[in-house]
Amino acid sequence: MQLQIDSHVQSALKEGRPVVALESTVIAHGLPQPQNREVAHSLEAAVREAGAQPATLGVVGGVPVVGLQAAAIARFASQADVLKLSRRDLAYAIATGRDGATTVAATMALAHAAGIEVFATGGIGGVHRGARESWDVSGDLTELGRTPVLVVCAGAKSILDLPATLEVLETLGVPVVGYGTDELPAFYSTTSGLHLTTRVDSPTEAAALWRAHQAFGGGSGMLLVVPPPVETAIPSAEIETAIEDALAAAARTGIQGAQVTPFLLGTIKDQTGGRSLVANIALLHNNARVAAAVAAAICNARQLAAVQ
Ligand code: PSU
Ligand code: MN
Repeated sequence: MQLQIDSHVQSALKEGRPVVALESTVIAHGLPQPQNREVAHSLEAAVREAGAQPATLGVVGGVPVVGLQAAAIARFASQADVLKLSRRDLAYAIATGRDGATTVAATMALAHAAGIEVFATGGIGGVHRGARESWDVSGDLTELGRTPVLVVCAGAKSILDLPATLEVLETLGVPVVGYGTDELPAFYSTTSGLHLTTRVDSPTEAAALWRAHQAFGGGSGMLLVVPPPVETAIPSAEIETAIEDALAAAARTGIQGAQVTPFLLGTIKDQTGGRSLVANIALLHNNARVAAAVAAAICNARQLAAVQ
């Protein structure tokens, strides 16, 4: 049982060049057609233009793949039977030869297995509102607590209980680092009202923090949270109405488990007349560019350290 690593990704890793992992759940379950397929390719292009090698991860016919080919991306973007894989689902997809899109948790697991340190996504999963009754806490948080990958994202959506999500990340030993901000971004909105204890203002500073965390972080991951581009961000008061409506619809339909996040995303898109989708796509590209710059800064720092 082996990872299949794309040859370009393999060369970049061998030569110590920057590599950025990308997830596939956002393609298969997070964005609608036809934008999902276009975005999968334009995110890879954004990483390349920013000077790093992209690698989109997923499980194809039971094989964990690091660097999905165009045919696999097309399949993930259009087929309804592609599974959504968190860490616990990886074994099932691999053992039964299924196709599966990887969430943040499963992407971190496979990226780390391949030797990739930096991963860009939109938003992470977290503690759901009402978790006191449902116990719905994303496996993304557990994975961040145990897998040393630097995840670049725009925080998390306020479909989640953001204060509780920050508390759990603290418990798990995961630094949450603001990129040019002192506040946790709330995905669609630049603000959440939640203060962060750590901030960096450049890729070099982010790289220094990551290297220190790798040395003393006990093997956990790190979150670099980047505010969404202001031109397309949606003020929190405005998005909150859409979120409340989506949560009420989820409660009415009795939707549960892994379907909750995709259901809420789709409903919010309809509620905002597509504006949430524009914001989502813009922040994905922004995060991909930041991740590429940070991955490059990490490689530079490592090379400098090696000659000293
Ligand atoms: N949040 C988003 N868009 C997404 C997801 C989360 O704004 O597409 C996806 C990611 O793949 C994330 C997963 O890892 O949903 C979390 O799902 P769950 O809450 O079921 O763990
Ligand atoms: Mn869940």
